[in-house]
Amino acid sequence: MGKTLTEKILTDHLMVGELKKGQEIGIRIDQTLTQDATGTMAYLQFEAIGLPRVKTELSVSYIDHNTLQTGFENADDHAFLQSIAAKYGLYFSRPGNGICHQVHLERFGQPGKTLLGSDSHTPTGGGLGMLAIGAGGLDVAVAMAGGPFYLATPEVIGINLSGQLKPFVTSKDIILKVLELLGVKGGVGKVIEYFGEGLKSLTVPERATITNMGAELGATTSIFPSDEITKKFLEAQNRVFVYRELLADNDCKYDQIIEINLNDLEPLAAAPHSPDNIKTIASLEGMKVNQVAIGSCTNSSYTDLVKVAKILKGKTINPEVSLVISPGSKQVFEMLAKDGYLVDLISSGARILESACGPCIGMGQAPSTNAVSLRTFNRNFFGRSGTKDASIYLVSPETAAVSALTGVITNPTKQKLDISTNMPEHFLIDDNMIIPPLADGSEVKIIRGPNIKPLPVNNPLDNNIKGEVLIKVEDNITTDHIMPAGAKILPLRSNIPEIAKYVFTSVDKDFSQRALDKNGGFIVAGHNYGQGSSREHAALAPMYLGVKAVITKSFARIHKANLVNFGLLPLTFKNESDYENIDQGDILTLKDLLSSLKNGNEIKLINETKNKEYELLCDISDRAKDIVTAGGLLNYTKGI
Ligand code: MIC
Ligand code: SF4
Repeated sequence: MGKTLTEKILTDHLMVGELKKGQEIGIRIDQTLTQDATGTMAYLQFEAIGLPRVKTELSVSYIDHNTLQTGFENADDHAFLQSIAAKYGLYFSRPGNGICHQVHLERFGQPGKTLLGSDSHTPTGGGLGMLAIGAGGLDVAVAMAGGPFYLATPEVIGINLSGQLKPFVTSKDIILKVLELLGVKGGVGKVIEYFGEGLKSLTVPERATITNMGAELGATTSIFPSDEITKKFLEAQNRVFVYRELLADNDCKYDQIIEINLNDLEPLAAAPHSPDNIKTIASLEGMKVNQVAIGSCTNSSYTDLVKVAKILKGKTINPEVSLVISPGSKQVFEMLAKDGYLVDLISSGARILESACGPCIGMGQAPSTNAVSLRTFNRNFFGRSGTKDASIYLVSPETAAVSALTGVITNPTKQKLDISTNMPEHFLIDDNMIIPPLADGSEVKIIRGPNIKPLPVNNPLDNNIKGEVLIKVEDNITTDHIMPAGAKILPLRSNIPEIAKYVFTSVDKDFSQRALDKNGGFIVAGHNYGQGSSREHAALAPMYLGVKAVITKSFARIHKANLVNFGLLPLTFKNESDYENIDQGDILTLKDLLSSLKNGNEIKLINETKNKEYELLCDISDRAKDIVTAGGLLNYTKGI
């Protein structure tokens, strides 16, 4: 039987185990990427492993998240990361060079290779036919050290795209449609593979918009074939030498097939506060808009912004709208300037931001009270914009630009304009903001500012754990709820004692102090706990506060792996209804953990307050059990 693209790349990279759905495998990682907000931890961990140089084919350290320098912290982190890159053999993408995923697609991605990134939107590389996966920093550190990356062999969903998009309907609307069909946990344990006639009309950046936002499905990754369109893109980036054709076999078998006819699509939006709360733009038309933000790793390619410029040309934005635009990379920014489009953006009244994540992660541009903000980004989680009562709608650049002019949500398909834009034959290539690795970095001294604190390490697992339910939360809790980001908190990413003060602040501002006062305890949650970002701080900071186990109805993939990596038990209810029988403040005991973990997956939980017993499951591999028992991956790695 033929193979899917996913099976082909996994087979090529298999180091441990067998490709059997659901079973754990270890794969070789060819390339890694980190960004500054997760990178400092990843490199502290890499240092702890103790190798002189990375063992991957290529590793890149990007600065794109913490670029608003309101104190010394971010600049100190940048200097640390630059010295690390020089010492350990990494490429270093300087601040201003662009968002990691956009730059990686342009300058480093290679069809058929594996890429592991300490950022959940690493699957952007799937637009180029890579198997690109997001993970916690510690997993990336291990991959840089040449270790396998472990994952459950995924199911593969095939999405058959037929037809062609109508004018002003975009690839953003395709992924919003997929989110409507599958929901934010519909992709957990799965890879989403695209195929069909419809692919022929989708450029690499358009494909990358889809694979990027596939992260919001909870999927392991998303991937497109590498075909003539991929070849053209790589030619235009002066990198055709990395091209190889990579197609799924005609007789391959997908676990599920979803059909989408592109002709049937219309402009869509993800309404507050979830990327799968999909509405048609037609149904939202006329809603007053206060802010429009165009950019992020989802939608800030050259062609995205040229189309925006064509819509804005010669016009002025609505007097009650603030429009901010951040080009995805220096390449995009420079080309907009050189080709004259930047002037159309500026003269329309757009506020141009640097090439970085910016407002997407709450680094400035928080909207006004009760504002409606239209964003071309990928996440509209509660509070992420920096304004709790703002309503964030995720839309295409076309919908965003047209609405910035009218001041209300506007259906772009009614425009008479022709904004069709061809992909450039040649991109402007100037890698002067990428510092290549040194041949020998052994003499380089690591620069460690006062914000960089040592890594806290957990103790081995106790046989019995008693503690209080410190918080009980509902379904779909994001890592933005657990460990918020934004301009104030993000600079503390390399300082766990400080950042731990902000755990769960958007839900319950007393959580952190309570956890310390009670000497730790448990978190109880509903389905899909920890969806969203890969930030391992959402595991590391609770661990620092003494949290021992998280008991849920289900977990998101990356967060579950991060809990294991830091020695916290990820447990699920055997009977979901038991969730109803536990309250915040209940005293719980987990008994005979070590022997229960040895003998299987079932663990007994005693609710001392309610005098009840429940069955829990610890649904992780034997290797993961050993890691938790050792108190986390670093202890485990040192012990073997
Ligand atoms: C995000 O989009 O939430 C982030 C910020 O890029 C995160 C990484 C982080 O928290 O540093 C992600 O997607 O993994
Ligand atoms: Fe940056 Fe936003 Fe992309 Fe995360 S989703 S990498 S914050 S642009």
